[in-house]
Amino acid sequence: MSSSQPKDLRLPTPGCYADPIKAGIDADAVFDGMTEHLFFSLGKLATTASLRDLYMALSYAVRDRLMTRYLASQEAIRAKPQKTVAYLSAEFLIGPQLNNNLLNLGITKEAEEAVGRFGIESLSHILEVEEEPGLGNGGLGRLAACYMESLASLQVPAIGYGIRYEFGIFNQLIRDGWQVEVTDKWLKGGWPWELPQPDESCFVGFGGRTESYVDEKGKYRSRWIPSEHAIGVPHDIPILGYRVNNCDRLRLWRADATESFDFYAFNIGDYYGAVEEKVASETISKVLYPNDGTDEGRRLRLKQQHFFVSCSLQDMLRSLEKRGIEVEDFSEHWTVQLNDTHPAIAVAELMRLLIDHYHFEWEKAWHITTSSVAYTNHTLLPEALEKWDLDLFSSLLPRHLDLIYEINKRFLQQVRLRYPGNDLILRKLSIIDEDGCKAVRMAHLATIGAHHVNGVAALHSDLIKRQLMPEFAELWPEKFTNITNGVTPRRWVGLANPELSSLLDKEVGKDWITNMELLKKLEQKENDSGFLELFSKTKLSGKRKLAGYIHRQTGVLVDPSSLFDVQVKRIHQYKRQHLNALQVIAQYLRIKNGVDQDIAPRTVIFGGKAAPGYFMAKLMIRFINGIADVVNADPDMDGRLRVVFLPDYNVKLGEQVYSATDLSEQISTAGKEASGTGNMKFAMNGALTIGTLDGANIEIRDRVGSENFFLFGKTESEIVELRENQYDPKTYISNCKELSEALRLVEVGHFSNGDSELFLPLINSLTGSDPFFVMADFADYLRAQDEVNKVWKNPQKWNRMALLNTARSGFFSSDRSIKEYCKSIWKVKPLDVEISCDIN
Ligand code: 26V
Repeated sequence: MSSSQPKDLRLPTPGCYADPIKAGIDADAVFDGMTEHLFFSLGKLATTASLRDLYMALSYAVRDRLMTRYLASQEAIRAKPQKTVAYLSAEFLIGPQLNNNLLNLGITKEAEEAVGRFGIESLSHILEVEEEPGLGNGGLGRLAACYMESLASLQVPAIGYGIRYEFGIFNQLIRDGWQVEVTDKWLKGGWPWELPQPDESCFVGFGGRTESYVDEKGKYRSRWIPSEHAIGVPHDIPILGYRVNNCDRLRLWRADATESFDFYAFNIGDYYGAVEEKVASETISKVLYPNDGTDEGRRLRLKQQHFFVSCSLQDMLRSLEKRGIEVEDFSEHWTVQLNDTHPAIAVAELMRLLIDHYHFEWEKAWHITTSSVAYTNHTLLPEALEKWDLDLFSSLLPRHLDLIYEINKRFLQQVRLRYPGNDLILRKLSIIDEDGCKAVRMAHLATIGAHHVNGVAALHSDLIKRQLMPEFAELWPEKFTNITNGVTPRRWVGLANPELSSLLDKEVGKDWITNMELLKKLEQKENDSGFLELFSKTKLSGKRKLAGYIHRQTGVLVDPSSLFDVQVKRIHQYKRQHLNALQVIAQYLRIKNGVDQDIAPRTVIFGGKAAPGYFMAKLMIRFINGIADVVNADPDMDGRLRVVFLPDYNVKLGEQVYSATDLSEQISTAGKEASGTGNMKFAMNGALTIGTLDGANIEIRDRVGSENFFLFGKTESEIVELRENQYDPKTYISNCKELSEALRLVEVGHFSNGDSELFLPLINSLTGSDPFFVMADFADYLRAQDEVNKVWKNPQKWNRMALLNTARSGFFSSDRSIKEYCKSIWKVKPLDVEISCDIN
C-alpha cells in the first residue's frame, strides 16, 4: 500500500478496519452507522425515512460490521492455505438475513436501541420489511443454508456455490381455495446483503462441437468449440458464524451476456436479433425451477447446472493459481460436495478443465477429480432422479458427453473384470441408460466420480444401498455412508423462539446454542411442575402470536389454548396431506354426530406450496381449503375444531410456526421421505410428533424415546410387501367405517358446495391404486390421533413429553452433521480466524 494513503484506511490484515463508525458494536455506533447510511447510501434524512429506508440503513450498518471478519477470513486462507469446502448446490434457501446477522454478531439489543432512537417501537417492525430470497424449493435448499451457517460457526473454511436466480420460488396466493402463483421479485427494492464482484467473472460455453488437433508437442488432443457463451458474475453473501470471527461466503452466479450487443449483427442492421441473443444468455439465471418432474424448461435447467458448476470450478482453479498452488494439488485445497445430482456435471467439467486446459493425462485428472468430489443423495423417488436425453445433452455439452463416454468405458471395463460375462450388471451400472430413450443418468455419474456417496438419514442411506444402487454398493461398499441431516439451532430456536431461548439460557446456560447436547440437562426437570409450567408458557406465547397472524392473513379466529396441530412442508402425495385432511373430516363427523364429546379443541394448520405443474398437489390444497370453509363456518365446530391453510409458506413463516406448534405431522409413506428437516425443528421447539417410521422420524423417535412420540403406520418393509401382493385399498376402506364415511362425504360434494366432480381425481386415486398407501395407514393414524387427544388432556404429561423432546433433540443440530462431514468425508479442520483488533 502506498504510504500516501491515510493511516486509518489500512487493509484488514494485518490488523483490521477499526473505524468505530464502521466497526463499533455499541448502540451509539449502530445508530451513527444507520444515520450515515441513510444520508450517504440512501439519500434520505432521518426525519423522512420510511421503515424500508431504516431497514436498508440498519442492514448496511450491520453489513459493515461483517466486513472485517469476512475479509480477515479470506486473508487467513491466503496466508495459510487450508482445505476449503466447496458446497455446490442449485438451491440455497437462506431466509431473512438481518436478524440472523444481529444474533451471530451479538448486537440484537444494540440494534433494538438504535432503531428506538429513530422512533421505532420494536425492532420486529424493521425485520418484517425484509424480503427473503426464495432461492430454493424446500428441504434441500434450506439444508444447504443450515449447513453454511454451521460451517461458518464451526470456523470451517467454506464457500457455497450456487445461482443468483432473479426470480426465486413463486409467491403463493390462495384464491377461491386454489393456489395461484405470483412471480417472486425479491430484488425489486434492492437487496443489501450481496456484494457483486464483476472482476471475478467467468466465461462459460454451450453447444457447438468438439474437434481434434495436434498440439505443439505432437500430442493428439480434443477441444470444444462452443457456439454460445455466457458470463457468470459472482454475487457474494457473507455468512457469519455465531459469535466467532470466521465469516464464510456464499457465491451466487448471475448470467450476463458476453457482449451487450452483437456488433456485427448490429452493424448489418439486425438490432433486435442482437438484443435477443443477449436476452437468451441472461435467461440462464432468470428463474428457479420447481421440482415437479415435468419436462418444462429441461434444456434451460441443464444449462443452469452447467453454468454454475463451470463458474465455480473455474473459480476454485483460479484461486489456486492466484495463491501459487499447483493445480495438481487441487484435492488438498478443495473438497467439492455435490448437493444432489444438480451439480453432478462437475465430474465431467473438472475432467474437461484438467485435461483440455491444464493438459493433464487422463489418469492424473481422474485421480484429482475422484479425490475431490463427494455426492449426497436426497431422494429415492424414481421421477426425481435426474436423467438427460442424449440428444439434448450432446447438443448442449458435446465435449462433456465425450468425456462421460470415456469415463463410462473405463468404469465398465472394471466391472467386466469383476463380473465376467454379466451383461445385466453392466446395463444396470452404466452411466448411459439404454432402456427406452437413451439418457445420461446423473446419479451414476456422481457415484462413479465421487469418493463418498451419502444418504441423509439412516433408513434412507440403507435404502440407497439396498434398493436404489445395490450393484454400486456391492462394488464399492466403503463408498456408501450416512450423514443424518441437521438444522441450525441459531435460526430454528434462537431466532424462531426467543422466549424458549431465554428460558434455556437461564436453565442450562447460554452455551446450548452451540452445544445442543447440553439440553440433556433439562431431563432433570421432567417432573418439576413449576418448570414445566414455564416451558409451556413459552409455547403459549408463540401460539398467541401465530393466532394473531392467522387472523390477519385468513380472517379465521383460532383459540391459542387449543391443540395446534401443524403440517407445513411442500404439498406432495407422498407427504400425504390428504391423509391428515381425511382425518380432520373423521373428527368433524364425530363432532357432528355427537359420537365423541370428549374431543379436545384443535386447530389443524396446513402450509406449503405445490409445484405449479403438479395437478394432484394443487387439488390437495383446494381440498384442504374446501374442508376449512365447511368446518370454520359450522357453529357446531366452534371451540372444538378449526382448519387453516396458511398461504405462502416460507422460511420467515416457518420461524413463526415451529415455536407455536404442539403436534408435528410427519406422516409420509414409509420409505419415501429421505429425511425431513421440519420434523427436527418441531422437536427442538418442544412439539410432539405424530409420525411414521420414515426418514429421520426413526432417529428422532429413538432419541426422544418411543414413549414421547406418537407412532403409527406400516413400516417400509410392510409397504414393500403390500405392493408386491396386489395391494387393494378397497379392503381397508370397507374395514374402516369412519374412513368410508369420510370418503362418502367428499364424494357427495359436501366440501365443494355440492360439486361431486371437483375432488373426484383425488378420490379415484385413493380408492383406485392409492400409490402412497393412504388407505392402508388411515385406521392406525386415527388410533394414534386418539392417543394424542388423550395425552393432551393431561397437560402435565404432555408438557413433560414436550420438554423431553427439546432436551433430547441435540443430535439434530446441523453442527453435529457438519462435524461428521468434516471428519468422515471432507477431512477438513476448523480454522481459528485471528483478528488483531478487539471488536467483539
Ligand atoms: C423432487 C421431485 C421431482 C419430481 C417430482 C416430485 C419430486 C419430489 C421431490 C423431489 C425432491 C428432490 C430432492 C429433495 O429435495 N430432497 C429432500 O431433501 C431434504 C434434505 O436432505 C430431505 O430432508 C427431504 O426428505 C428430501 O425430500
